[in-house]
Amino acid sequence: CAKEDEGSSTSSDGSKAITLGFSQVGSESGWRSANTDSVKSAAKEAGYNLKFSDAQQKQENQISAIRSYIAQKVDVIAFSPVVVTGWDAVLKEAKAAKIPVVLTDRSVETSDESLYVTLVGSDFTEEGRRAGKILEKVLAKAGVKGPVKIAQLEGTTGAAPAIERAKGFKEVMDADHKDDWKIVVSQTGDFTRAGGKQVMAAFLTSNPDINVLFAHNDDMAIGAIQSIEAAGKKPGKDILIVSIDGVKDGFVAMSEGKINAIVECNPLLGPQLMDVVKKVKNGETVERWIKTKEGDFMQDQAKAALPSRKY
Ligand code: GZL
Repeated sequence: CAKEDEGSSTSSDGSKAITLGFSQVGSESGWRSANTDSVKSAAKEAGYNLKFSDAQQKQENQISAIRSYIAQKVDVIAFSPVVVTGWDAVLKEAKAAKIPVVLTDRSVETSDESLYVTLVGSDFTEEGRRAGKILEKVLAKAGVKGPVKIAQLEGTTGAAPAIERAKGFKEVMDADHKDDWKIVVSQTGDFTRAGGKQVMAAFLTSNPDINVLFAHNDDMAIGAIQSIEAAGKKPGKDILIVSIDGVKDGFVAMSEGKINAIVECNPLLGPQLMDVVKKVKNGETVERWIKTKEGDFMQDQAKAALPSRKY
């Protein structure tokens, strides 16, 4: 995994520079790249010494990166856990070394709440609910009557956003659409364009009557669009598409009429993370979950929004 050391000896306020060890999931999507840029630029802005590693979506690489940060005696460890389980052992080592841990973006399942101080990230279950609610608007706008046959492209198996977005979307289905919506096929595309393209091609063979795609991120939706077009169908018309993230290429696809709505998931967590890291280093109390602010966008808003998109 790529290791990078960046930073200076004093922070922007002249005190001894904070050394932050950060383990990133990987570089699987446009969202992830924007998230990495935000973390690096915010650390530079704050004058922190940033030790950064890219785990290439492998949990074992994240665990070894965290262990190396412990050995280097960094001030704070932050990471975006690729999946929710399997962290207790290494987080207990960080606790034993008295190094506070901050989660960013994704959460973990743990029996010991003291193993991390806070999560800086979005509410994925709410994002799934928002996707369900905006699909109602998309269907109404498209004048769809009759059965809604949904294909779901899931994120990385075992990852918090995949688990929770599916849960939130299903809540809306169970509450308001028991009789007219059905997820006829659902499979992981691992949050990548290649995954979305490959799985969507298989979906179209097994379920040619799909009329909606719910993709857990824009990159899989963009990959799926290639397979939909290769099958001679019109994305955004023959198959309505709702996606999550709001990366620039997602907005471009929406402005071209190929994605019908996007639920934003803000990757620009860097400044919030650096602020929390400083408070944690100073022993201040911080909220257990620092949620990011984000909106929802229908297709007719895409063109106007594009110039001001920051990622
Ligand atoms: C969500 C983040 C997800 C994005 C994907 O906060 O963990 O991982 O939705 C990314 O694009 O790969």
